[in-house]
Amino acid sequence: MRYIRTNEISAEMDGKEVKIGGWLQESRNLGGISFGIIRDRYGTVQVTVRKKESPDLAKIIGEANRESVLIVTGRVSKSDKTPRGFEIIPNSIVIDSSAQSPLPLGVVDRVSAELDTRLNNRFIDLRKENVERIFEVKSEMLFATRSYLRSIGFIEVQTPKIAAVGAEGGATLFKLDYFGKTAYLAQSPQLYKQNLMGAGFDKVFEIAPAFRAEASDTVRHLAEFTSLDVEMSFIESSEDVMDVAQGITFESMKHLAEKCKPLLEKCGIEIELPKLPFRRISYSEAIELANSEGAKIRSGEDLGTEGEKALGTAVKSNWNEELYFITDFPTELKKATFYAMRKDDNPELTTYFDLDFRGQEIVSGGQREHRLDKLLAQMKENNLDPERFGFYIEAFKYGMPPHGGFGYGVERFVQKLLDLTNIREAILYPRDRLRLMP
Ligand code: AMO
Repeated sequence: MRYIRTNEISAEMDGKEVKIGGWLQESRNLGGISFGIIRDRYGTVQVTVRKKESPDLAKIIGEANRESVLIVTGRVSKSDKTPRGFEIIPNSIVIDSSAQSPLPLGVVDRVSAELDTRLNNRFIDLRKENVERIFEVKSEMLFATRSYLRSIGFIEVQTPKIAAVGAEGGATLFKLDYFGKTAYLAQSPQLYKQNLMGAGFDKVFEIAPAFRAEASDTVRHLAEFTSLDVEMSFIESSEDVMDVAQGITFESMKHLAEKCKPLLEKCGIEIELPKLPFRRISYSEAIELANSEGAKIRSGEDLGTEGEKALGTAVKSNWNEELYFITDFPTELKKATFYAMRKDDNPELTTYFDLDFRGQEIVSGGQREHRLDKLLAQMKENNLDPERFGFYIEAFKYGMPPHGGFGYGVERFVQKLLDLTNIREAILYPRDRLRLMP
């Protein structure tokens, strides 16, 4: 007999025989009756055993440890006394995989455990409904993103995650031994996605891990995160690129709000669709706004975590908006981003932007410098040897279109959307300075 999931059973199936598998969430003994609550990803069902009729089954349910995997075959029976309006009267219960006791972590406990304890026992933590659904939201977000990007002509690509050079500065590179040579884990597909513009793949995206040796412990940094990267050619300005970052965000939220109502109800959140287009705030305005909320950022300084938060508060109180672009980043601040295009009419400013969500950067990108002489000059400013970037530089010598793109932090988006305190909650098995297991 085939298994069915708990959500596929209803009171209308009264009398029908079913087979379910799941975890024993709890069991109770009430005089002549034993109950077991069996849980799978979709919910729970109650299995009811009358001791007189089935003393052996009552014994199994009574003795099984919580969180053991049980396989139950039985009859669906209408019942007013159960939350779902039916129960299962079993004719067979097998403890397929017994759980040890005590559990390292409770699944339905009211008091929540420390994040570290939860992450150390992630496979049990993920059994909790409120934890599992974070990953359903993430999956839906990526589904909507893929559908949207494909609908506007993008193709999905995969680029190497083991690379000879990094694009985002040396400080956060993970070094590894590659058959006796030095290699690095990719911080970003930056060089490859630009190379593909030279290859004529005019609209590409990639959803893949990116690695950063982040030495500090923060609630918004991971050593391995999911980077949603976009690159596109023949753009007029970075506005064309910003439209796509906005589109991904809007379409993901729309998909969740319109197509995933039961999921959002389970998450206890409501999604109010953001106004289009997202507000554009220049970097210098952003500083003023952040300072109006008590930040003390001097002109030319990085906004930083606190500045971003203050800006989020200012935007919310002034316009009741939560998603906004910061544009016109000063060249001085983006100097290390050697591939960023500066404004031709004002080289003190770049074409670079961030997209912030509720006071936190979630996207960063802009138009790239595709003119070889200017690119080489910017590399020189950063003391980078173009020889080391062989394939990357070569592509600029043989026909490179104007192009731009961005990196979108998937966990950062999920964190903000679901109001999670720590980004580690938005990734199954977080990697950080101290965590390599599980
Ligand atoms: P950047 O380094 O700003 O840009 O990264 C792009 C986006 O990725 C997310 N992000 C992170 N998320 C979690 N943990 C981290 N340690 C982390 N680092 C970055 C953020 C950020 O906005 N090559 C450029 C992108 C481009 O220009 O196309 C880049 O990597 O949400």
